[in-house]
Amino acid sequence: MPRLTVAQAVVTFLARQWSERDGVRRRLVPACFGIFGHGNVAGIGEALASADVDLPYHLCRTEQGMVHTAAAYARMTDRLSTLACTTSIGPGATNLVTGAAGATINRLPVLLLPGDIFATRVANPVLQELEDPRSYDVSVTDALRPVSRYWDRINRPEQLPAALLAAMRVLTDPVETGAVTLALPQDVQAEAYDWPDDLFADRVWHVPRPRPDASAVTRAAGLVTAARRPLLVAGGGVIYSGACDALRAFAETHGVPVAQTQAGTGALPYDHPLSLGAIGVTGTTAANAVAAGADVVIGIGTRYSDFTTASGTLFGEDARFVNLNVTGFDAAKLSGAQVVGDARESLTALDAACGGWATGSAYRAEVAELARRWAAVAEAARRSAPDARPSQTAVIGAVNDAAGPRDVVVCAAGSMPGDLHRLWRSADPKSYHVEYGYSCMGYEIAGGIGVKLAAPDREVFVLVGDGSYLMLPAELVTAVADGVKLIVVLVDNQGFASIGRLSESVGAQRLGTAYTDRSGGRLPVDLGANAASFGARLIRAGTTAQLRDALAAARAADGTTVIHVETDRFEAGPEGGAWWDVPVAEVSTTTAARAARAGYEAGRKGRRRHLHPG
Ligand SMILES: Cc1ncc(C[n+]2csc(CCOP(=O)(O)OP(=O)(O)O)c2C)c(N)n1
Ligand SMILES: [Mg+2]
Repeated sequence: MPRLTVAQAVVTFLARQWSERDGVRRRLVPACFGIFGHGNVAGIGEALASADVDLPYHLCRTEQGMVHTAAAYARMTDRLSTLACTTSIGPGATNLVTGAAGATINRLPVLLLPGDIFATRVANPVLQELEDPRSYDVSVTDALRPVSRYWDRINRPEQLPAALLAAMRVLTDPVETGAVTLALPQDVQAEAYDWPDDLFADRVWHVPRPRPDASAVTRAAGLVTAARRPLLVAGGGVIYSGACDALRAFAETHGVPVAQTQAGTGALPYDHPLSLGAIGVTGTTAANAVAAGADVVIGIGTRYSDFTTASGTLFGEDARFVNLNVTGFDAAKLSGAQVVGDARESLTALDAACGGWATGSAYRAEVAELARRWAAVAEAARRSAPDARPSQTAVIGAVNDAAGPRDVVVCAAGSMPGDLHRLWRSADPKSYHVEYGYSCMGYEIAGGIGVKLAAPDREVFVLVGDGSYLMLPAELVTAVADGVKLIVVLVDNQGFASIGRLSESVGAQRLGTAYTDRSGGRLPVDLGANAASFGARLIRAGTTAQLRDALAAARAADGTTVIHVETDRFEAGPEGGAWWDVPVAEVSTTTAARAARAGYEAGRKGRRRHLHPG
């Protein structure tokens, strides 16, 4: 019966948790990130300092950033491992909310350990306490409830063992995983208790590969083998499940082309003859044309976000869906035939059930021709004259050329995720890391740290816009301090290319989308100097040739390099022609908004509901 504080028990327990899948065991929570304050320094802080266990501590600069780091780490390890995040009470805890939402939306496990106000309430109101006059039971950590897949507050030591086990179960359950929050009142953290020995035994969480129901597979195969123009849509679940080989085998055996969502990019190598690349709003003309004519869409491990379905306008009225997903919730979308199970197991079962069925050669030739036409467009966009300022798409081309096949590109928000999705050539399932479930500005550098910690043998190229950079530049300091090597390409176009373009298209006249002074002049702001002041090596690249040299130098360097490159906010890369539903003002005094509304009403006529009863 070891006598430990609650915080010491948490730390000791975490150091003994393992995940296992396919016979491979790894630490479930190998490290803890955090920022200390009065709500955790004497509890978790003291425990990390004194406990004789293997749980290294990393000081981050922002609580939001560390959740992005943990989520990126989890994505990189196919959700088999994550990081713990400790915070103080009050603002330290609420700073977790954005990161937690991002993790939960992206179905990525993160373990959050915010401090909380005294359980005994003897000292209240404590510094940073909310004080809800309707109930003393309310605290700011309640804000984490809707963004957590498991949320608990440990008001007594006796509650801890069951809560820890529940937390680990949710973290390792592919169906339920997301942010897990254990709020730890500051007095309880420091309280001692005699714990049962078994709590601290090594414990292995076996991550299952649920097999699909046989009759569901038979029904799905019936639909698939009746198809003449089928399309596979690969989502993030394909990669998490390690189903890329099964996807490729299915595609090749049956001659079915493959399109990829943002999270699914890399599931099939870009140069595979059946690869159509990106689908949806950020998709290619090739994938979107095939999607529009598809009779059966086989969605694997996808959430079918509005970016994938072009807000319901991408697929034809009569398209039928076969959805392979570990989560029943996702499998049921678009009235699809549901195959609920692990992506790899389900694909293998569907493959067998489809026997020798294959698409016709005319369809495959049509697909190849569409892919070839898009490839020519993409190739042109990826280049620009060596002595000229690069376009954003040429920046992407240069970074892609500098990256080895296993290296990773990280991005999240702005106009780059669209260009990346269409243009980046992924040869490896873990090489494309664009957070586009939450598309959270500020994710990029923090996420890059998580990627590099999980895969130190890969170079990590962080593509970040000036807007995103300004939201969370501080995590550069964490990268420098912890010796985590990143190659950050800071694409500075003095404002929001993405939302500027969107603003114009909805009649909002680009209001507030440029970083200028009140009279429209250029600001005396130097983001490169800012990055250098954080200890990163700075290279300024004015031309495409300089950018290519800078990327080579950054690769060769040991530490973190920031390459500052200016681009034109008004320039846009080639697009795939899909629609996105952003409602436009129904009445307005401006002709711009009225014209945009007319366009919007025409666009939404293309929406289908996909309610086929099956
Ligand atoms: C935290 C957060 N706030 C607001 C948004 C909405 N938003 C999406 S892109 C964008 C502008 C991004 O600017 P920048 O990083 O410079 O990229 P650019 O559009 O110039 O490519 C904004 C404000 C967001 N995605 N995330
Ligand atoms: Mg910008």
